[in-house]
Amino acid sequence: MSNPLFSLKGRSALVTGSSRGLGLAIATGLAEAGASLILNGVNSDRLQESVAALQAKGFSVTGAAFDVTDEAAVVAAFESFDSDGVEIDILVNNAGIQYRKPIVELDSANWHRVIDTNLTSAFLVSREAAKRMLPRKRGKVINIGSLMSGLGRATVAPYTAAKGGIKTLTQAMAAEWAEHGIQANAIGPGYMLTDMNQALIDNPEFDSWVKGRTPSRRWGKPEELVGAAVFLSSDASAYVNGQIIYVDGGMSAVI
Ligand code: GCO
Repeated sequence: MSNPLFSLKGRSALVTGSSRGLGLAIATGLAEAGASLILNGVNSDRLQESVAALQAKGFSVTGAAFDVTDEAAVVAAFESFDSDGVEIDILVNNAGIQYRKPIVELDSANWHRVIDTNLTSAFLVSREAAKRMLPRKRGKVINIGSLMSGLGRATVAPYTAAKGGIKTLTQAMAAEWAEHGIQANAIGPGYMLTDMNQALIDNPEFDSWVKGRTPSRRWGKPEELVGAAVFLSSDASAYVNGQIIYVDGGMSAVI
C-alpha cells in the first residue's frame, strides 16, 4: 500500500507534449498514481493513439489537441475544459523541441521557434491554468527544464536559453502563487533515451561522452522522471516551491 501522501486520486492532470517521449512517460506515471489525465499534442492522430493505449490500460485519459505556442488555441482549450467541467489540478509543461546549430549559423526563425515551444508555451498554458487554480487556492505546476537550465553546451543556445528561463520562470511563479496554495516547481532531466536525442545516442563519441560524464554511467530512461513528477504533483510537496529537481544521473553535480 503506497503512502496516501503520494496519491493523485481524484486529481486531474494536463501534460503538454505528451503524445510520446518524456511527456507520455510522465503522464503514464501520474495516471498510475491515480490521476485522470489529459494528454496534449499538435498531431491529433498520434495523440489519439497514445490516449487509446493508456485507456486500454484502464486509466482515465482524454486528449486535447492544441498548439501550446498559439495563444488563442491555449485560451480556447481552457475555455472548453471550463465548459466540460474539467478542473486542472496538475499542469506539467513538458512540450519542447531541440534545434542544434552554432549561434553564428542560427537563423532567428528557429531561435523563436525553440523559445516559443520550450518557454513561452509554459507561460501561456500556466497563465490560463493559474487563473482557475487561484480561486480554488490549490494547484500544482511542474515545468520540465533540463541540465541546460543551469549548464551550457555548444550548438544548443536557444534550447539552453529557454530551459534557463524555465528555471527562473518557475521561481517567478512560486513568488506569485505559493501564498495562494499553488506549488510551482521544475524537473531537470539529464540525457534521456528519447527520440529527440536519437542522433546523439547513435553517435558513438557522444554516447561515450554522456556515459563518461554521468556518474550513473548511462543515459536516463523516461520513466525515471515519474518519481519526481508524482512527488511534485502530490501533497508530499505541499511546502516545496520554486525548486528544480535534477534527474540526471548526477551529471550536474560533478565536473
Ligand atoms: C543536447 C540534448 C540535451 C538533452 C537534455 C539534457 O543536444 O545536448 O538534446 O539538451 O536533451 O536537455 O538535459
